[in-house]
Amino acid sequence: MEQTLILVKPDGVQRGLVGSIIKRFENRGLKLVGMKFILMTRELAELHYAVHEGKPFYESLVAYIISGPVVAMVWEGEAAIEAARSTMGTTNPVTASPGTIRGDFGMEIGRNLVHGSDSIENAKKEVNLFFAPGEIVAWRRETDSWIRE
Ligand code: DAT
Ligand code: MG
Repeated sequence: MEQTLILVKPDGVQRGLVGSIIKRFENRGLKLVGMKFILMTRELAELHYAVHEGKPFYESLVAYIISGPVVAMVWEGEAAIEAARSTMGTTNPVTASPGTIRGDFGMEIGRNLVHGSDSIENAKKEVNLFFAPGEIVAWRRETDSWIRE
C-alpha cells in the first residue's frame, strides 16, 4: 500500500479551502493516516524542496511555503501517489483540468494550493521529513470493501 505526503499550502489555508481540499482526497477513496497543522521552518522548507535548489523559482517557492501555516497529511491507498496527483491537477493551475483541485481553485503556478509526492522514493522521504513513525495511524476503515475490490 502506498503512502503520499500532501500539503495544503499557505494560500489554501488563507483562502479557507482546507476542508474543500481534504474532501477531494476523501471522496476519491484515499485513506487519511496522518495530519498536522504547522508553520514550516525555513530549514524544513529547504529540505522539502532540496530537489529544486538552484532553479529560478526556488527562493520564491521557499518563501511561499513558509509564508503561513500549512496542513500536512499522509494519505494511503493503492497507487496513492498517482491518484493524489491526478486529483491535484497539473503543476500550473492554468492548464489543470476543471474538476481537479488546482483546476478548480487556482490561477498561477506560484499559488497552486497543494503539494503531493511524485514518486514512491520521494513519498517515503517526505513522509519521514514531516511525520515521526508514531504519528502515522494504522486504522481499519469500515468502507474499504466498497472502495477496493
Ligand atoms: P509539483 O508541485 O506539481 O510536484 P514540481 O515538483 O515540479 O511541481 O515543483 C514544485 C513547485 O515549484 C510547484 O508546485 C510550483 C513551483 N514551480 C515548479 N515549476 C515552476 C516554474 N517553472 N515557475 C515557477 N514555479 C514553479
Ligand atoms: Mg513536486
